[in-house]
Amino acid sequence: MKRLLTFFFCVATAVMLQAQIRGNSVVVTVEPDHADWRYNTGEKVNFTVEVRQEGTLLKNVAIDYAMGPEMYQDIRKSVTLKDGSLKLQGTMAKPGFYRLDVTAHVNGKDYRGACGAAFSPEKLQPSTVMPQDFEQFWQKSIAEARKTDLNPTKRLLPERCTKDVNVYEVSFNNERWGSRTYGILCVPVREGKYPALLRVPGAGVRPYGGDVYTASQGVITLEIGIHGIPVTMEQGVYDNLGNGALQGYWEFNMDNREKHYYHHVIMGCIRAMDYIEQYTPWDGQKAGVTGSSQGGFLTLVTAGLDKRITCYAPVHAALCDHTNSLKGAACGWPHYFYENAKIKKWKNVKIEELDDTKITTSRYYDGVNFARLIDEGQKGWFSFGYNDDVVPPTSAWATYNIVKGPKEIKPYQATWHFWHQEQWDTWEAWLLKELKQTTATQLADRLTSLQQKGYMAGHQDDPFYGIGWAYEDGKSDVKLTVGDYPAVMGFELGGIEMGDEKNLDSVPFTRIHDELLAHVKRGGVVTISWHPRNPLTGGTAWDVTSNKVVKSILPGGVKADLFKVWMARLADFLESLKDETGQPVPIIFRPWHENNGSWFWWGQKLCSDSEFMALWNLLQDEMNARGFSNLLWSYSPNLDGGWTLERFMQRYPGNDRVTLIGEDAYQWGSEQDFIKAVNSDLTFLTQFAKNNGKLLAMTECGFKNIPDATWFSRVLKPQMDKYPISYFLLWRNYEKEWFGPVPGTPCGDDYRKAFKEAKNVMFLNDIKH
Ligand code: BMA
Repeated sequence: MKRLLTFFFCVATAVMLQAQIRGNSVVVTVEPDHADWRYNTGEKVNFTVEVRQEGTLLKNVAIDYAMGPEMYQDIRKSVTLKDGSLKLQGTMAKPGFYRLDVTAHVNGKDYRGACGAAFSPEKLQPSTVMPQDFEQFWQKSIAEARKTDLNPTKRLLPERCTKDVNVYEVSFNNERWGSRTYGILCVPVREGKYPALLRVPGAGVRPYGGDVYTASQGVITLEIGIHGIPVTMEQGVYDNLGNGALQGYWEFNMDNREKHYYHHVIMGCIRAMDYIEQYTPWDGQKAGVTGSSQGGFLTLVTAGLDKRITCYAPVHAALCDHTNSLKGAACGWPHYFYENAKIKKWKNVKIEELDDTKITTSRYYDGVNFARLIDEGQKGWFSFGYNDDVVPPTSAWATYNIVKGPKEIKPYQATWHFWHQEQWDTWEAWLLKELKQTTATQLADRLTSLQQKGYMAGHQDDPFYGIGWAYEDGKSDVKLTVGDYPAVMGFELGGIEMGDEKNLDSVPFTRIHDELLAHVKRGGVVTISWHPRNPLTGGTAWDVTSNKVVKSILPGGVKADLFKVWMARLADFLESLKDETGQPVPIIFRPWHENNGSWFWWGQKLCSDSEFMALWNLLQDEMNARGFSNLLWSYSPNLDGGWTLERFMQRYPGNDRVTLIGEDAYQWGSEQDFIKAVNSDLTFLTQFAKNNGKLLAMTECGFKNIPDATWFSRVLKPQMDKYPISYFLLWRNYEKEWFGPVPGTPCGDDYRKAFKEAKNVMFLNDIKH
């Protein structure tokens, strides 16, 4: 990553950044009086200018300063600062950026500092007009380009490959036969389908390294060049072209929308997506595009024109709002009409009425108009600096404002046309998160953010039956007790493997299906456990007469085929759990629980550690192969009382296989023993969850038939309050055995007082958005 960043630094802003990397003994700072650099129009910004040498204010230093709306600074002065500092004030009546540039002259050298203060930037609107046939023009261009086969080439670059990533130089036809696009393709070695990221470049003529890092995280990356030449040649070739035939390419054919230099560049981005779709193991679902400066523009272009793009991250996007300078306000790089002699003549003409061909053509190549095509299905991350004098924040913010889809803005005020490391890291993390987002990761995010507020109350089989009732629509013992449903409901699938109509507790699977979806629909969280029967003996999950059961279902085992059928039946049911739009609903899936006890056929004494791990992987890999992206996997052994890391790790499936850890903790013996064991375990699990980035929960708990009516408030809650748990799930309430509150009894009252009246415990209504 560092290498990439350094590379970017070197090529993109070499001159300015050399100074940044090396540092100067003289530093000019320009500080606004609002920490976020934000002001309302009409408000005053107070700037403090300081010139320091070796950290101390420099006496009698000569400076020039320019102050005013960015790119149109009207106050220009040269003064000497006696004590190295100066206070200046400015304001703006209209939304925009008010910029103070300072140049200090010390020992024959110039040192620069600046501050661009934002005035009501949320109200900025771009000047760019959208031609009526804008979209049509581009869709026609794409259709024309696609008449030419991609006819791709692919060459492995062995010296760039890593153990996780294969790196290739690829090329494919662009908009006509022989016009080509070249790029560096990085593909994860491990077989599978992956999201894809298209990287589009900043201005210049140069070779490319490819994005191996993002690919190593399980994303196909393609970094393209725009000039139709290979991207792995010697530097000198690019230097010659950049200073020769391609010098100033951004102004080539500016007056002809078909021949404009960026026409084939834009087509190259779309064809790159065509290439990804046809020639890489793309999952067909998540695709991102990103780049900075000219690459920011191309990011908006690709997202606007290509709906395969699901997320996009433009950084200080250039080529936005070209015509703003005709209104006397800041326009994006390359500042096409900024210094134009005709501007004076046009001063009083409405922008819409200008007939200059370069101006009308520029509208087909304005990032603003592409941004207008971005829709609700595409998520954006915008970042730029307030001190950027290449891509002025006026144009970047106005472009952000007109985007209709979901979007985030992350300005890094003090950056010019370069990046801060924190900005780079946040951007990288955002892209990875978006690209790798699934229904399950969204659930994990939701649980993480809910956990900041406290923990959720849960109940097994809550909507089916309770004490004194069964199968009455809408009824729930928790609801009867506190007036609201539990936030979390637990469901049990034991019996699904046999093709049964009812689960092992006689609940019809159709009912489980419907109630589970109903709870998700009302905003609740659901968790599923599975007590499959004993595949070797034919007994129940509790049949522990043989310690060969796990072995028998592993590959090559006598019951391996049978268990495949069982897993398929489970998967079929899980697959049926979709909302009204056909989207799979998020589920906390918690198989093979209480595995440190020896009362289930997968328990401690019934299989070896490696057999248990193989069992976990067998089921998880099978579910993954079925394409589930909505299962959040939960690992929950039983209350232990003396976990050591070594012992816990013996059967822990691994960080890449588990998102939530927890325990099933029942009080069977004395209160003191229970409290002691729970605290010991939750202390251990809290630390483990923290160190490994896992969610934590009391995956099951209770005191059978609640012989002590104050147990919830006195015993259970005070322990749970001490740990960052996401939820607790009390087991089911049925006639012979109940663990949840019984409405209208002292334990019900105690439950209500302990949990419903507590600020840190959430029921359904507390977790709705
Ligand atoms: C157990 C008991 C059993 C039940 C099983 C699966 O802990 O409640 O009665 O069959 O869970 O739900």
